[in-house]
Amino acid sequence: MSEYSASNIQVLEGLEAVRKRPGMYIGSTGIRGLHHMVWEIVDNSIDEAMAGFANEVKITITIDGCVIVEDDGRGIPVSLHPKTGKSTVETVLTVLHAGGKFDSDSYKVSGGLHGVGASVVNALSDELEVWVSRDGELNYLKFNNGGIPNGKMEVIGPANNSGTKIKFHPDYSIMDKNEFDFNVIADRMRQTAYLNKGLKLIVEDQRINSKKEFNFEGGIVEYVAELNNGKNIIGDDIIYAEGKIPGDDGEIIVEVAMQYNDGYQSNVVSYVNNIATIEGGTHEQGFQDSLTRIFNNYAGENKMFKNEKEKLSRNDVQEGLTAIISIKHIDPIFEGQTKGKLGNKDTRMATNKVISEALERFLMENPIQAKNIVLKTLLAQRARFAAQTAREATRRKTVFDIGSLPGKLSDCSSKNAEDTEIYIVEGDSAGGSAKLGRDREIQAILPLRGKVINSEKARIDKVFANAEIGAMITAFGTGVGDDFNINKLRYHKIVIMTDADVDGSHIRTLLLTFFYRYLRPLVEYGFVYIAQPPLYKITNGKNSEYVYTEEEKNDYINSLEDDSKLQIQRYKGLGEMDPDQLWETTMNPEQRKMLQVHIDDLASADLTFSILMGDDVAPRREFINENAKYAEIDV
Ligand code: 28F
Repeated sequence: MSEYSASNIQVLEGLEAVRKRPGMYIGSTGIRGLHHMVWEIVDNSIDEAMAGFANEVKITITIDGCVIVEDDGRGIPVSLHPKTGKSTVETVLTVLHAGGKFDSDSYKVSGGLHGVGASVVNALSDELEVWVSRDGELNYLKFNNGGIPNGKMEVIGPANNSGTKIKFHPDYSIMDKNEFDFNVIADRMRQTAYLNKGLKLIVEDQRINSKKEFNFEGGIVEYVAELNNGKNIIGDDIIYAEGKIPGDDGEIIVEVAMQYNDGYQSNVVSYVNNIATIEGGTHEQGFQDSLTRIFNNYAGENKMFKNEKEKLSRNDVQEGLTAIISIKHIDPIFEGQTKGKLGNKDTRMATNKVISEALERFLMENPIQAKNIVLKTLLAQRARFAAQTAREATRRKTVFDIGSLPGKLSDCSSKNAEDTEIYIVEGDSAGGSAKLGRDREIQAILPLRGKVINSEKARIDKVFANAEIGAMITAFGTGVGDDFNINKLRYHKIVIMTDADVDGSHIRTLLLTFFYRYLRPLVEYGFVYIAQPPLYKITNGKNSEYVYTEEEKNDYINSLEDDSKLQIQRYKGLGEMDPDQLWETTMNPEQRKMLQVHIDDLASADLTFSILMGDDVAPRREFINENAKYAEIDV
């Protein structure tokens, strides 16, 4: 054991803090936290690419469950660090937040608020190796047991190019035993490739011998084309704007790509330094300011308004709009509930200017497309007025006016939203079992009789006029759209409890789409859950067991010595279960398993929802299995 100097001890204490409270650094020790470890390392490579020194990043999942990330950047400096007398590599990998913003003229994904740095990954790995190719030499260092260096960094051979490679194995004495998910990593790398045109990202999974490469010369223009894939677009071209505007801390780089489709949803996704800002912020505001002003001017000049006083609203000009706003900012300020909102004041005008100039030019040069686009926004305006009336119908007079609650709601007696739950149940038979089996103090039941409308495809006034939708909005109490107020929510758990068959998953998808489209804060606050009823009841002689997945069923059967008296009952619908079985297996807070629904990334969530709403069933089933697998389990 080499002599530990003061800085060593301080380093170890830092990494020890991470091992004690990993959730503070990577969010959770669940599967999302596991993937955060990958993002932390990858973000350093992306920073190197954004600085203009790396063109290719490769991620490999190895058979023994390690992840390797390598880039062809300059290679982390190996010279001894002035402050600690250690190699910069060792500092970046052992000192918390060491890889952060050193120079104030680079756009960093890592190291800032969103990046906790590679040292956190080291702390949560039982083994981590780093190779740095630089100045013709290949340098190597290995760490074990949460970041303890195994000797000093040393040259192990020549190097004919430059770059950094890091291989790590999570410490499963701290992380929950989950496996890396190839699709999750590939989806994220696809998005990153769109945001960094010309950057090549390769993801390889050696466990299943699968490999994907992403490299989009068209950048976010190709991203918009992908998001609009399969939709009827309005006009032919994707409108693209880019510009550099002086900001408070240096130049702000603005890039926007946008295109309308004939749908009713708006899918505007914004990023700052490649970080998704799911709560929007000043860049989105500037974008909306510009669109609203320019389309109102255009409609006015071309006498397209029925009634001059009725201007197009922000929402009108975003109906059917797919847009990616990607800005680079030296010193981004993140605000909001999940730090997903950009606060920099200088960015609103910067974004507005860049888009206004490009949009005005586009409308001038493409009169046919201009007319069709503005006509669409006028149609949206008309639907908005129609929806206003439909919405009145769903707005409850007062919270205490029980009479206005939908007839089929069996409410719970507690009025304390933090403690109460509402089960959205498919059909009356399941509704009946749920009503009888539930805890009436805290559990309300809302059976859905008819089909929930497909809110991806239907126009807003049709959505609110749908009886099932109206019943939910009324029962939740929050209002909807402009009236939405999260503080009026009457239950802090909204549990989707549908059958475990294809119909059930379709209804669940329709509900998730509706929540995502019209009641998004419910998902962002983590109020939406998916109940997990058992798939089978296995009886072997006198004892019986409920199992929730095929895997559990097989494991249980294999574990039996004597399976002579084995009986297996498959639960097709919740209605087949008698009330106390449903309570025991699915509703009792003490022993149920529920999936909490997260929105990890709106763009891919949006793309996913359009896959789910598409006609082809295969991607839908894959998504449900995918989502069910890696959503956090809430016991
Ligand atoms: C597999 C993960 O971590 N790549 C990285 C670099 C390059 C530099 C750097 C990183 C500046 C002084 C803090 C090289 N030459 N891939 C990676 N590539 N960090 S991380 O510098 C570290 C910061 O210490 C780099 C000149 N300037 C910067």
